[in-house]
Amino acid sequence: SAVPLEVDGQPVIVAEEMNTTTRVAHFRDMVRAGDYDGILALAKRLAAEGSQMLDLCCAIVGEDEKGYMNAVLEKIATRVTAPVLVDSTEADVIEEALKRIPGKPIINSINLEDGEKRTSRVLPMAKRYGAAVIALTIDEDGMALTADKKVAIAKRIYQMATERYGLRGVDILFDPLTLPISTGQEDYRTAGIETLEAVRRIKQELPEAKTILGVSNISFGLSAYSRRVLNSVFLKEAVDRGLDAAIVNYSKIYPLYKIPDEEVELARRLIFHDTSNGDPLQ
Ligand code: THG
Repeated sequence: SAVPLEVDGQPVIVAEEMNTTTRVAHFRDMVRAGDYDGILALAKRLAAEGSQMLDLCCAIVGEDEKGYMNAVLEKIATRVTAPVLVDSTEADVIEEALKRIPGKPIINSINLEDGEKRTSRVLPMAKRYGAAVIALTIDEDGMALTADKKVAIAKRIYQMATERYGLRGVDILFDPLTLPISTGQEDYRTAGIETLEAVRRIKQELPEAKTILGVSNISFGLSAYSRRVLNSVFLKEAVDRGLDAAIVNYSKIYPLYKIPDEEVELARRLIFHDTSNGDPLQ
């Protein structure tokens, strides 16, 4: 019988480290310095350590994002086998990047924040270059906070992308947005539950489409160890609901058996906003 190409219950791991916009300066410093050997070494290390894909974001306010993105891709695209996610909000940056990726590119991302202006530029490119597209559940009203709204936006984008632009359902990855549950912001207390429910419903109601989440945002604002625990438990809960891919720092994800039971329990109470034994944030 055939060897399975995808192992059930194993999400595709997308490395988050090649991102100029985060607090960690390492990648940003290499991009600014034009240290392409260092960047290639990083990409190879991430792939060797278990990331199957690489999220690449080269945006730095006031600097030449397109030049940086092009240069990084010209160095790595033919030297690492891991597919690259082109993480940019700029259609021009995305188009130049697609030209430089010999395999199947993945566009990260589109949304409906400005109505259909962005999608009308980016979806034809996706079709032309055979790219897959990540769609965030954001519309004219902003980031969807409830599962119902996330699913509704996903359906609107799915219909548009497949019917109007001729994309295949399997080339659309929905990202129902991970929001920080740890900041104490009232609106976000149930954000984990809504996101997990959206993953489950998108997989059920749009069965061709795939799902992806940036995981680390769930734990924004917490201490380093708590972040690892919460990220790991949240990823497990998402995968249990059918999550196909996760953007993470894989070296900082624990298998659950390595986390003490009471810490897993506390993380679950946070994620599911279980206040029966008092507020888990207190
Ligand atoms: N969805 C999609 N794309 C995304 C995101 C998403 N791209 C960007 C982001 N979110 C995912 N990437 C990161 C990269 C780094 C961090 C979080 C998300 C991060 N960095 C820490 C910091 O800046 O403080 C440090 C991490 C560390 O300790 O190593 O948290 O949601 N489609």
